[in-house]
Amino acid sequence: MACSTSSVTWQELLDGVRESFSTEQVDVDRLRTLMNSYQSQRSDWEQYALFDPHTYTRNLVDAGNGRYNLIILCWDSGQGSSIHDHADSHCFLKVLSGEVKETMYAWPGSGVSPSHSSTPTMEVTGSESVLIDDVAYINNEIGLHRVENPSHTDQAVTLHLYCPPITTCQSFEARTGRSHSCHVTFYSKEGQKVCSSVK
Ligand code: 2CO
Ligand code: FE2
Repeated sequence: MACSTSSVTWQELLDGVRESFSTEQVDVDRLRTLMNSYQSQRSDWEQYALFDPHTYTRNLVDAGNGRYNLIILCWDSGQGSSIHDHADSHCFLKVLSGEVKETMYAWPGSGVSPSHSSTPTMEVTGSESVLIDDVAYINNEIGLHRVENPSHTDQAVTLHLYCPPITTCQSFEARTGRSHSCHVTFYSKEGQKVCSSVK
């Protein structure tokens, strides 16, 4: 049995996540420890790391029997997400390559509203750089976030664990706090690019 300080291989990580979902209860601490215990090696995951010049990509690694999704996200230099929520899911994010900046926001309307319409209504509650092999965690109780690759030159790759899987989320306009429902899609599944006629 692995203890918290030992490291796990990529396959042990995938197997360990799967095993964690053999019981009803989601053990957030165990999953975080497991994600922390893996040290990134490009050869483990590069088959899933497909980039797009126009947007960050979401590449499905393991559909988790419908109980969770393991996904590799590829962020070209300067690419980032909207401000968004994570539905009813736990969201773990581990950096596999490069680094990302995570900016956290309060739910709109949950704090003191600025009175000037030109002032952004989305309140920033924190921000951090997530470095290689670090693990971040968020859920809707914690709040909202935006993730971006701040580098002008380097790509970034992150591994995400969502449980349960997310099919839709809400995206928020930074200036108004207005929200839109978004259907989340995959750029590839198990290393194969998904054909899509709709963009
Ligand atoms: N949640 C976003 C997505 O799955 C990525 S930001 O990190 O959680 O597309
Ligand atoms: Fe997110």
